[in-house]
Amino acid sequence: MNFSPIPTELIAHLRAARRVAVLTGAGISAESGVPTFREAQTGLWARYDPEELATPDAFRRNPKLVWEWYAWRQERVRQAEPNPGHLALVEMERRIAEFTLITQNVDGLHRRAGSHQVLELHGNLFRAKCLDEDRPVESWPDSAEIPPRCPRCGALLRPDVVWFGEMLPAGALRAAEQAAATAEVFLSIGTSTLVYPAAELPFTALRAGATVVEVNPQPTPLSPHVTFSLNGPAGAILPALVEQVWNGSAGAEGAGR
Ligand code: BJW
Repeated sequence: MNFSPIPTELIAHLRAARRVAVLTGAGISAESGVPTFREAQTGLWARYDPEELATPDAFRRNPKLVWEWYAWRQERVRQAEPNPGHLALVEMERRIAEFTLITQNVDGLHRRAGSHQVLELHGNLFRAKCLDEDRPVESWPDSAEIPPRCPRCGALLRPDVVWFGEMLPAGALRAAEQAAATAEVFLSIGTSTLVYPAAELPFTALRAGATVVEVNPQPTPLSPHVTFSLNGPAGAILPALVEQVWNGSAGAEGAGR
C-alpha cells in the first residue's frame, strides 16, 4: 500500500502524548466492507439516498422502508469483521494514558475489535427504542408487523440512532467535547467532516492548541487546517503509525515505508 511516509515530528508528538482523542467516521469501516455513508448505495437500495432515509420525516412517512434499510445494514455489519485500522486503535488505547475514542459510526466494530471506552455519538444500529417514550427496548414479541411495536405501550419501535435534527446523547457529546478541548493530539479518521456537532470536534482541538492529524484518502473541509494530513486508507496508515510510534505490532508489515 502506497502512502507518504509518516512525519517524524508526528511520531515524536504521539510517543510523548498523555492525552489523545480520536474521532472516527464511516471510512474506518470501509475496509471491513461496510459502505460509507455518502458513497452511492448498491443493489436493493441503489435508488435511495442515505441522507434522506436517516431522518425522522422519512420514518414518519414510511417506517417500514426505514426499518428494513436498517435491518439490511445490520446484516451487512454482522457479516463484517473489524479491520487493521480498528485493531490499531485498540493498541493505541493500551499505550496512551488518557485515550478517548469518539465514533460517529453505529456499526459497533470498535467494540468488536476490543476497544473498551467508545463514545458513540450517533447511537447503535443494534439497538431499538420506543418512538413515543424514547426508551430503549431490548426485546419484543415475534410478529409479522414491520416495524415491530413497543411491548410496553404499543408505539412503533425505531432504530436507536441519531437522525438529522435530533439531539446527540448529551453525556457522550459532553465527554467528546471535553476530550477534544484537552487532547494534546487529536486524530480525525475516515470522516467527511460534514456533519455537526461531530465535525466541530477537530476544530475545538485546533483552537485549544492540539496537534490535529487527518487520516483520509480524500480531502475534507478540515484538511486545510490540520497539522498533518495522512492521505490513504486507515487500514494501512493506522497500523503503520502504531508500529512506528511504539515499535509494536499491529499488522503494519511494510506499510508507509
Ligand atoms: C476513508 C476510507 C478509508 C473512505 N480510510 N477514510 C452546524 C452547521 C450546519 C448544520 C448543522 C450544524 N449543527 C447541526 C446541524 C444540522 C445537522 C448537520 O450537521 N447537517 C449537515 C449535513 C449540514 N446535524 C444534526 O442534525 C445533528 N443534530 C443536532 O445538531 O442536534 C441539535 C440540533 C437540533 C435541531 C436543529 C439544530 C440543531 C444530528 C446529526 C446526526 C447524523 N446522523 C447520521 C445517521 C446516523 C444513523 C445511521 O448511520 O443511519 O450519522 S448522518 C451520517 O453522517 C451518519 C454519520 O455518522 C455521519 C457522518 O458521516 P461520515 O462518518 O463522515 O461518513 P461519510 O460517508 O460522509 O464520509 C466517509 C469518509 O471516509 C470520506 O471522507 C471518505 O473519503 C473516507 N474514507 N474510505 C479512511 N479506507
